[in-house]
Amino acid sequence: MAIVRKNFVVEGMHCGSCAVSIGMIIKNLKDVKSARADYDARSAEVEYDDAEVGLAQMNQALEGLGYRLEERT
Ligand SMILES: [Cu+2]
Repeated sequence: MAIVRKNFVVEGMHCGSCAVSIGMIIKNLKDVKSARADYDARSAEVEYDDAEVGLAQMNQALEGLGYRLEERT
């Protein structure tokens, strides 16, 4: 059990409601504590248990909607 807070780059948002949807979808995943996307910053801040859930599951949930999170390099 290791709760981490991470900021990801978000691809595919067109407006503020995209950011709201992304936040809700990510937050609904098991072992995600909080998720908030920011349209202006093209980013998402996610707090999650990285032993249980990760970028792959988040992107799987977003895939059908045309959004994608990417690790900051
Ligand atoms: Cu939108």
